[in-house]
Amino acid sequence: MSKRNLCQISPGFEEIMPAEYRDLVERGPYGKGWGVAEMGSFKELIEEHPLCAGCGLALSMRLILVSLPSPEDTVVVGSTGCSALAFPQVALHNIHSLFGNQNAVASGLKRALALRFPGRVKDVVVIAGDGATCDIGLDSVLHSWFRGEKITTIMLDNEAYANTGGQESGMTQRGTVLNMAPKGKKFGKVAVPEIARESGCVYVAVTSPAKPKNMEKAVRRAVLLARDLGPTYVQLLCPCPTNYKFKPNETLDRIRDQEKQGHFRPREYYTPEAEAFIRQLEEAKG
Ligand SMILES: Cc1ncc(C[n+]2csc(CCOP(=O)(O)OP(=O)(O)O)c2C)c(N)n1
Ligand code: SF4
Ligand SMILES: [Mg+2]
Repeated sequence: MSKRNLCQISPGFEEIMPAEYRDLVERGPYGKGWGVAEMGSFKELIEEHPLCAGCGLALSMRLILVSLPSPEDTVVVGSTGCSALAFPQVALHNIHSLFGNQNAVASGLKRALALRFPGRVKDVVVIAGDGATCDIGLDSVLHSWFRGEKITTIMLDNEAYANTGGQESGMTQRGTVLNMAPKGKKFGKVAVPEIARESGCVYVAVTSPAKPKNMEKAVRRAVLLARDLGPTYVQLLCPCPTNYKFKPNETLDRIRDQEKQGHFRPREYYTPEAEAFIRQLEEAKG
């Protein structure tokens, strides 16, 4: 695994670089291998964002970025939606793709990076909403899995099209009424994790920011497995206080309640090869 710090200041420019940038060079995570356990002791790749108070997406983005095994060698591909508004504040290479195109863009990028940097690790991670992943982008998502692209797909599942004012998505729960879905959803959540498992993903995890260590484990496994074995998928439940009309400080309780009521079911699937790989990883950690 590469451990280079790509974020450096050219000699002579130390005095004039903004304090924020100097801070990132001196105390940022590039090349350090830090994770959730070290949070609070280093400058993170996202510290500000324009998302609503209590947004489950914002918390998830923070935890995803902290969990990347090699941020210095990662490119993130985003899509239209609330999370896209946070990407300009992220100190990591990222590409904004058109809504729904994210897995096609990530596939091309992964191949181009392999040609441009032969023999070097270059992780490509898609971070997109449930509307982008399950609905409008499902075609490109599925085909990237069918082709066995070595990329990680992370769905930020807030169970709605939040950015456009609250339409139902394939991931909205049955019966849910939203601002722009007044009749209530007629069917339950689409089983994307199971579709991923049946469509060539070597590793699938459903988790949430309510359990940061679990989430870190899932993101790390997914990124490391995608390097060597094939496509991986992580689905994160990240509730939206604005569209679901609950208080911003209730986001994590909402996830816990959903789990207690059986509406949210964390789970993991892996192929036998992925399982052997995970065992090796755990043994190496000791
Ligand atoms: C091709 C295309 N269709 C529709 C839209 C309008 N649009 C922008 S964001 C969005 C919904 C995003 O939902 P989701 O992916 O779940 O992200 P969220 O806002 O919930 O984070 C839609 C329909 C668009 N920008 N481009
Ligand atoms: S509308 Fe919902 S998902 Fe979008 S930023 Fe606000 S809380 Fe987050
Ligand atoms: Mg959404």
